[in-house]
Amino acid sequence: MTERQKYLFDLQGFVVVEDVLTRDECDLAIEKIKTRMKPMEKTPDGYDSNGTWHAASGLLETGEPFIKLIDHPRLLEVLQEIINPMLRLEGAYSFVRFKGCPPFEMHGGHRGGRVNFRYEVHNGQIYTGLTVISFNLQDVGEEDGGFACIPGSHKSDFSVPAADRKELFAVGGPLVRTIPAPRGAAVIFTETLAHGAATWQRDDAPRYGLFYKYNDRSAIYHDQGHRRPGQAAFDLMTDAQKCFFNTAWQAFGPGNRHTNDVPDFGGSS
Ligand SMILES: O=C(O)CCC(=O)C(=O)O
Repeated sequence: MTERQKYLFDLQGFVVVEDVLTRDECDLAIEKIKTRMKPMEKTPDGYDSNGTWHAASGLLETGEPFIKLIDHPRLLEVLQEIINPMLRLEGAYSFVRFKGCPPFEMHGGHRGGRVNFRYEVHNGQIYTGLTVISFNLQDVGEEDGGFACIPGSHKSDFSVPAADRKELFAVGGPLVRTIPAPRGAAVIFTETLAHGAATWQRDDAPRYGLFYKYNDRSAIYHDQGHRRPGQAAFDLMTDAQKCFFNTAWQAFGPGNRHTNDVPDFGGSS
């Protein structure tokens, strides 16, 4: 992680890493998402999607470019610095959202949520928990909608007062910014940050969002059931990549192993 990235991540709660995916890889990812996306009846906030929200899962089973993103070196150098050298990948999925879709309402926005929702810095070392990478498979301008957040809110010690939430957390309100980034970029943000997604404004194409959620290898936030990759995906991974799907433990795990850097799933152990 460069000094610049560390400064920006600490200041804002997110950092943009450009040129992670090539144009061809973005096109390939979109083509594969199209084959797997299914309409969602409700948005994550419970609104009728009216065909404007789709979800795609099982992406790792389709191979590249999804597999290489599990441990992309330019992303790991950030994630390992802000979470822990040993990481878990809790989920990899896509939301496809069309023009006029209901927003993904703002969530997160104060630290103190223990292991998953934390943000601290001691002696120059950042400590955060659940962290998301949002890959831009298209160029996204500020006016297009998409990923939105309140920069700096990951350091807030207070929750937004209930009476002020509607106004202060409104997408398009006084505090919330949409974050532009070019095609191929990765927006890395801590879930402790107040964040969500603004209504997609473009009619030339839906927003093909691609999200990878990382945590400390000794912590789990999401139920892993349907998020666990299938054997077809493990067959495509290196041993180092399989370790991102080990269950959460730090010491005395399977076979009395003291470390969690040997694959448990789909590997030889
Ligand atoms: O759709 C987005 O860009 C935001 C994703 C999000 O809010 C999340 O992953 O928690």
